Amino acid sequence: SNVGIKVRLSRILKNDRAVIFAFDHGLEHGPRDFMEDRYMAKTILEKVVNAGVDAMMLLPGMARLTYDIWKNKVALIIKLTGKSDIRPQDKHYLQSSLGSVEQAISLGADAVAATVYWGSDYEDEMISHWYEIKESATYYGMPVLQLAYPRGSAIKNRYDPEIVMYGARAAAETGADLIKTYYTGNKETFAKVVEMAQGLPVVMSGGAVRDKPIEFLEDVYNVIQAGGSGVAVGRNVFRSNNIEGMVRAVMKVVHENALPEEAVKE
Ligand code: FBP
Repeated sequence: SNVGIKVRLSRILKNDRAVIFAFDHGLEHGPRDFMEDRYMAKTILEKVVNAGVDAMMLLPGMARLTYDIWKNKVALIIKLTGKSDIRPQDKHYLQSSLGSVEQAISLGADAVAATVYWGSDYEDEMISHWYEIKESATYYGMPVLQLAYPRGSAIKNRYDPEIVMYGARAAAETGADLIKTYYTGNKETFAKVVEMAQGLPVVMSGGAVRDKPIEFLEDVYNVIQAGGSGVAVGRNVFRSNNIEGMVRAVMKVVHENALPEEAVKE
């Protein structure tokens, strides 16, 4: 078995659980995601790192610009695929290559990440690209996180439990070491998603900002109860009016099985 993959994964997952700060929105969504006091990525990352997150997922350019903040403090996952939100609509279900596994290694990465839009018109291209990354990552002993996102004109409801289960199983079938996917809305259905992943760690993708912070913590709590391994969260942290507090609360739910109402007490 691949020792490098195990060693690097253990820097991200502590006792098989992890809170990952996903911060690729500058490309995926653009300025609309950032309130005016959130333009500086360094300021946000500083808060998240100081609050003790396990890992963060960044694009190569942002990792290079911010290494003084995270080096020796949190694990680094370099996302090797992406797209802008201003490309033509017919190309929205395709992600492009943003770099190589070698480039991620040169940045000190502990893992790489790649999106597969399962069911998309571009599934063929994305699977080929996935295998390119996977082959190179295996050679270097680098774990690969798959953002297993069922999406595209053929997908009516991307949160449909059976569709999310399909994505999780497809991620396992194609060699993912860690799976990030949508929350299905409740513990019972998410437990099936986890089961479909064949014992591989599954983290929930944060999603849009909830009306109340506690609602987000309840979703994370249900993911843990369902056997999930944690969360990869962006907006519910960096748009929060208490970034550090939110990270600490999520950490308590994921690592200490804290109830949401306990986790928010500082
Ligand atoms: P969030 O917690 O903000 O949802 O982040 C998770 C994530 O997958 C990001 O990595 C990515 O930028 C974004 O969601 C993609 O959003 P969309 O669903 O609009 O493509």
